[in-house]
Amino acid sequence: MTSIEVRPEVAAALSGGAPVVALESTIISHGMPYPTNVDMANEVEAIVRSNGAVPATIAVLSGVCHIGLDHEQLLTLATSHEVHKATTRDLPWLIAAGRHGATTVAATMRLAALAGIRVFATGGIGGVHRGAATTFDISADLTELAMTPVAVVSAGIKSILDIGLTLERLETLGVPVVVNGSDQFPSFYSRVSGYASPRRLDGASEIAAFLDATWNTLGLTTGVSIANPVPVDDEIAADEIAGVIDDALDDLDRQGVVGQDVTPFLLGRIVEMTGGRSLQANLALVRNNAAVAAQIAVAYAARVHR
Ligand code: PSU
Ligand code: MN
Repeated sequence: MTSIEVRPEVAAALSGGAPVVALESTIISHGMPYPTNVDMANEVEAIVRSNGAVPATIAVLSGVCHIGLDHEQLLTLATSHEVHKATTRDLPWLIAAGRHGATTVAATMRLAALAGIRVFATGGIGGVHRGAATTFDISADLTELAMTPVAVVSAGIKSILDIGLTLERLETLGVPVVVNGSDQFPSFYSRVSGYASPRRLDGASEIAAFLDATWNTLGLTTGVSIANPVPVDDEIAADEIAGVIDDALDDLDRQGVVGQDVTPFLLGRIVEMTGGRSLQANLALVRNNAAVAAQIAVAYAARVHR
């Protein structure tokens, strides 16, 4: 039995050097409520297609790692209570035990790289949690970014995390960080975070040149973090969302939530507390990231498969 299954359409695109964009599944199973999650997953795939690339949503179903899913498989991820949140270290257990797993940024990067996919779109990446000096809670997304050559397009990171420490950690790990079209590092719902962008580039063709330099000219083996600010019209001001995030963090402490439940708990509380407003911003930024990632995949394929 093979434990990795690449959808025929994705395999054909990869072998022909055509652009492919990986998409994660933790955002579907543990990041958004049903039915918004499945609608988002289908819509994001359509956006990747309309920008000229083939989408490959990644997840583990009954112990098989799938690179590319059909509608029914997406629905299983969106509705089943048997879907485990999975970072890279959880993949061998899912395979051995024959379970379902929704892949985080880290696990999605690893499976994308195994399949030969270089560009990946998501909402927000994990990072250094506030209070990490005592909890040691630092997302394995950063570990994976340090060792797997995939470009991750996100809207930055939510201020549920310590943005300054996350940027420091990425620097130490040698992970290139680029902001698309802004001098400010974005904070997911907001176009600013109070931190400057480590490096700025403008648009897909400059970013494709950057990826080519990273992996092909220099032979670096790291991932790349591409922060793509939420569109102006969909932004929630940083000071407006700050109180909600503080309240969600208080609830986290009170309920004693730890480990891999922390991020899903906080995401869920923020949606509840904003009465869905944060979900609208989340959807808008994911759509925007999918479009930009597809444009980058197209530009990168054109550079390296000439
Ligand atoms: N941040 C978000 N939305 C998300 C996640 C993070 O704004 O859906 C998900 C991603 O799948 C990310 C994971 O890889 O949470 C990080 O979890 P942890 O902090 O447990 O590493
Ligand atoms: Mn964690």
